[in-house]
Amino acid sequence: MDKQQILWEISEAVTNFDPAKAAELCATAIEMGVPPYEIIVNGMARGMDVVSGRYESGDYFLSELVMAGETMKAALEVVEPHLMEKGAKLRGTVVIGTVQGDLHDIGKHIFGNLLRGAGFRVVDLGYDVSPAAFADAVEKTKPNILGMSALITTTMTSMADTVAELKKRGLMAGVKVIIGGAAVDAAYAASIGADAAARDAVEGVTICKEWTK
Ligand code: B12
Repeated sequence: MDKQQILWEISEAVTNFDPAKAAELCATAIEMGVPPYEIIVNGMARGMDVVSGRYESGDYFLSELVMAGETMKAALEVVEPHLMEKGAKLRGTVVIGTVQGDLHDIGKHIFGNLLRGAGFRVVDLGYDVSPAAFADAVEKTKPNILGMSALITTTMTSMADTVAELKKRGLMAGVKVIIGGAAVDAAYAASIGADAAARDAVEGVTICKEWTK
């Protein structure tokens, strides 16, 4: 089996909601030397997009989104231990979380693990994190960077509220803010006063490295 074939099969295992098969194929891909991040983005995440399209067209319902999420998590467990970069130096602290009202945490989880792999200390606040909780964590841990994730268009506004809360408490000067997740883009980041938006977790880590050079 070649690389393209196994990535396609991993995506199929996600679309077929088969966690055991997805995990087994991921282990094989790792053995074959396929880079872990490619397994996530060109394998699993492609499968998630297929499921998403079927959900949008009304062929799938919430239960299918749940099953796809569970399958992706099982596959991630196999791949994540391999995300560590060789010889990474300690770069600083990043507080991360998914915004209030939003339960989507798979992408944020990947971002966090890539950050750890690159040598950052990560404080993960989980999901459904209120602006006050983000600001409390920034006050307490004094991170170099705050990373927020939002996947739903109705929850992304909570990012603006969080930036406003940081400004109100005088915390914006000491921290860079990066946002990510399917709902957001660079224009939105600029409009709310965040420092950057990332298309994906790898770009996000590259930006964080740049900020902590
Ligand atoms: C799995 C899933 C779920 C699971 C989530 C499980 C979990 N624990 O996360 C469950 C079933 C809970 C769910 C629920 C719902 N979902 Co949903 N879900 C999805 C789905 C299919 C995949 C999301 C995912 O994990 N993708 C894979 C990861 C790896 O990708 P990612 O999150 O984009 O993250 C990458 C980057 O964006 C980046 N990244 C992410 N965060 C951050 C943060 C920073 C700082 C950085 C730098 C980078 C970064 O890194 C990742 C890797 O590169 C998406 C469709 C899609 N294609 O996105 C819909 C989707 C997001 N869901 C949607 C909806 C509507 C819902 C519900 C409202 C459904 C309902 N009727 O109840 C609920 C909302 C619940 C809530 N309050 O949050 C819609 C949102 C539509 C919109 N325009 O707002 C989508 C787009 C589906 C659709 N096409 O309609 N969902």
